[in-house]
Amino acid sequence: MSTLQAVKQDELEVTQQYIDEVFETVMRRNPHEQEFHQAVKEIFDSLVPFLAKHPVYRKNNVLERMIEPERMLTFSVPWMDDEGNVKVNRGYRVQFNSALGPYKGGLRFHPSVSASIIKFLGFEQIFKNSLTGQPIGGGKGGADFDPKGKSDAEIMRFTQSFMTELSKHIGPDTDVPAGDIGVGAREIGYMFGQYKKLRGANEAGVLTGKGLDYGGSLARKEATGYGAVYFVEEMLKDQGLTFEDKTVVVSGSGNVSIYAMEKAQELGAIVVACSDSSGYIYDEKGIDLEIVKSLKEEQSKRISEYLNERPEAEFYEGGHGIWTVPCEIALPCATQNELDETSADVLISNGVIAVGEGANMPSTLEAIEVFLKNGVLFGPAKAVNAGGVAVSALEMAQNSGRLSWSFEEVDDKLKEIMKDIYKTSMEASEKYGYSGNLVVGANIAGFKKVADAMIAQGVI
Ligand code: NDP
Ligand code: 2IT
Repeated sequence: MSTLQAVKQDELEVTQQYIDEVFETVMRRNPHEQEFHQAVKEIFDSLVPFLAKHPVYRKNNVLERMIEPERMLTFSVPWMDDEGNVKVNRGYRVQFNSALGPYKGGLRFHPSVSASIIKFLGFEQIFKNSLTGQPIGGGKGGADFDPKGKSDAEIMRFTQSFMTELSKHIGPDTDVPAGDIGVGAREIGYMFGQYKKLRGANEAGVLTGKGLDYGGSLARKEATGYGAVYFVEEMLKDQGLTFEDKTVVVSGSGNVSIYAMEKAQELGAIVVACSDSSGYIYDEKGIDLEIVKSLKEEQSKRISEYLNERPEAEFYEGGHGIWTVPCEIALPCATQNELDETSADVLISNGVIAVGEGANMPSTLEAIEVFLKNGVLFGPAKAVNAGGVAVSALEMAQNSGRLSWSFEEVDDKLKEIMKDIYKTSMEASEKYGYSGNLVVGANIAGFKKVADAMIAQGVI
């Protein structure tokens, strides 16, 4: 073995040992937080070749600093339902890393929300936000509140109570929340109203995803779904392929899913299935998106009701079933761990070419491994779904400059950002010996910028 190889081998071993030790710390300090462990593990596994080549990061103990949130807030959210019963939920905000800019990330209202869910999302957000090239740090928040079946008045009282506490910790230059599962334009509107009233000032840049009449950006609603499709378009282009005439399956039927379907259809794909938490619909001729939009954006109805308008379509109950529908492109756009190893095997045996993660961490670690081993084009969440937060940063820029860009202007910038994330991730994968592995590439590219900024700002 040459001296160079020996040194390299040495570095790899020392680096692996360092990573294992920091991962032990994560497990010890955050017991029972399975989702957080999973998100950390995915990133750590990718960083071995990079950290081995650049000992400066180990010397500065960047990993151990990064896995500890700068601040983790939990708070009670008391509210009253329409019958006069007093309820209380738990609210969270993790302000994970501010090396690149103000904390930035969405709020999730869902009964499954826990410290582990918020921390996994906040941790992912650090690297995703870095990939966008925009000056934003990583944060996330939410509550274990279930918006399903609540009246509009109940939603308003809950979100106002949530913001009464959150307002003490956020601001256009400190921490800028937005939407996520269960939080859309309506909730952002109520929260913005409450923040404004408490502050006595109209600080437009404190929240993104606002309505267009009071500081929102055109194309923010569409950004995550469109951005995901732009990213997958780049993956396909490198293989001489396009969306034209491809059969596509998109899980979920919320904000990300709807606009991923819209853009895929615009590019000539046939989207045959989508879902919600109760099951999935299959429409061989292609999903009629106007029906889905009306059911989900206007009426908060179940996806099964699609069949009332399209009786020739089919509805199947259950969570994972959607991945049994044969397709060439799969876009998981619902929630974490919705696509496991078994589903990955089925997708492959049905001939899937590309998978793009619109949701955050939708594939289990085992599923990702199956896709990579079988040569499926795989776009990881923190790269694929970064278009939403990227346009949030463009909304912040417009708010600071008191500007309103046109839909086309924002959409063009989004396209460029998604192309750039693809290129940067591909280049990083090639440079560190994992050519074409976008999981490794996106993790290294996202990590490098944050780590360099942390080192430049000293031990603080
Ligand atoms: P929405 O609330 O608009 O939609 C969520 C969709 O996923 C619904 O169809 C919902 O079904 C389904 N879903 C939610 N939880 C579950 C579950 N436990 N099991 C099965 N289905 C579920 O959220 P978004 O579209 O905004 O978010 C979807 C994903 O995309 C999330 O992972 C989010 O973190 C991620 N994301 C969102 C961004 C954004 O800008 N909004 C940006 C980047 C990522 P049901 O209505 O039945 O609950
Ligand atoms: O996961 C995400 O990137 C989001 N939910 C969007 C965050 C944002 O600040 O727009």
